[in-house]
Amino acid sequence: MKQINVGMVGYKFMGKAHSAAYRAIPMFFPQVTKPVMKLICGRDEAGVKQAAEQFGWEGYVSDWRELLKRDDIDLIDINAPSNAHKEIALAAAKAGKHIFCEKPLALNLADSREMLEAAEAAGIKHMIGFNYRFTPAVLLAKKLLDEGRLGQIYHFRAWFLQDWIVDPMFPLVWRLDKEIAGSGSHGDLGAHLIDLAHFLIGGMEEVIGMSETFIKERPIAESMTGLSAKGSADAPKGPVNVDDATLFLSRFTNGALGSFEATRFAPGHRCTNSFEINGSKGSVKFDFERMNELQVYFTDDAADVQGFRRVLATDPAHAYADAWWPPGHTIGYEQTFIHELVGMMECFGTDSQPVPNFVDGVKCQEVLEAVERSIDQRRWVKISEM
Ligand code: 4PW
Repeated sequence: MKQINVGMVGYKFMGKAHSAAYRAIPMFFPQVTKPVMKLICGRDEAGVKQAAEQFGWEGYVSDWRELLKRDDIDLIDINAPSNAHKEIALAAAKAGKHIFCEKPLALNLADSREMLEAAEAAGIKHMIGFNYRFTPAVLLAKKLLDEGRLGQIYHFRAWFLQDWIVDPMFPLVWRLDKEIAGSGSHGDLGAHLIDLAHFLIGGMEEVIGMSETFIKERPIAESMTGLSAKGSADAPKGPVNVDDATLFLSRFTNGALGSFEATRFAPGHRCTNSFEINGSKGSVKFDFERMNELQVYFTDDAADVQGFRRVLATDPAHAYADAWWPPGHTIGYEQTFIHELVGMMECFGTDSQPVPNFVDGVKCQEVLEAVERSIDQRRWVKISEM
């Protein structure tokens, strides 16, 4: 297919990231279906008008239902807060529109299953925004695993550390409200780790977790803000009803052991989305703050040069490298969104579904909810129970 017309819901952090990706695709990936930036939607008319002009959308609307009525919109991109995902996705599927949805897929497992069923019944293409999978260094780790170069896998150790709410005066933004976000660090950051675990290692058998809310009340936010907000000392306070940090252990189906830590209370860590994998033939280490690099160790290296080597994943041997710059000319956060949306664009005009899609979203939600159940019931929970 030559082009796909996009209608996008949301225009803040993810809206900007997706817009930048749609703009870049025709320039850097001219071989795939071209996304046409038709309409952007947001509830605040002045805000969305400004975003439409700034990001390069042809027009804007302030009610997402308008997008579904339009015959010239093919794909609905949902990056509004998590509590809006289900209603929009169900209506979009019913209207026969393809869907890209940000993570986590929904507020809970039952809702995410309903979304998957609706998408499958409608026969549309669906994708979920687990963007970190599309980092070339992560794809190098995946290649080494698939080729058996790390041998039998023993450990997957992952941590996503941030620090943007350490200050008790940071306000009660939507990401700290269970009704809107579903959960705190667990669904926001842990969801990415769980998806990476599924992508790299495979399914899980059982999990056990613990979580904490360190700051129980915060000043009520004056408006719907993102990660950088300032609370006012005179603002009334409200309760924080999501986790500040969630940790859990898992046993993978292939026998590997997993450990996971998601927190917004790690001063100095802005976006430390990291994992380490240990296998019988070697190990790899990744840290998103150094996203172009993969640390690689092979047990069969000569004894006198054994050690982790830093591989810069920007050479022609690495994923997506040919679309970008000469070797060593690194890429950034925005490329993860460009690559994932290229994945979606590649599927139009073919029989295939993009990956990761709502199936992966549901699998992630099963683990999220199993961990929550294990915390409530203080026991190991099998994924098959969910
Ligand atoms: O998934 C996103 C993360 O990559 C989160 O929603 C926010 O941005 C917070 O950390 C990053």
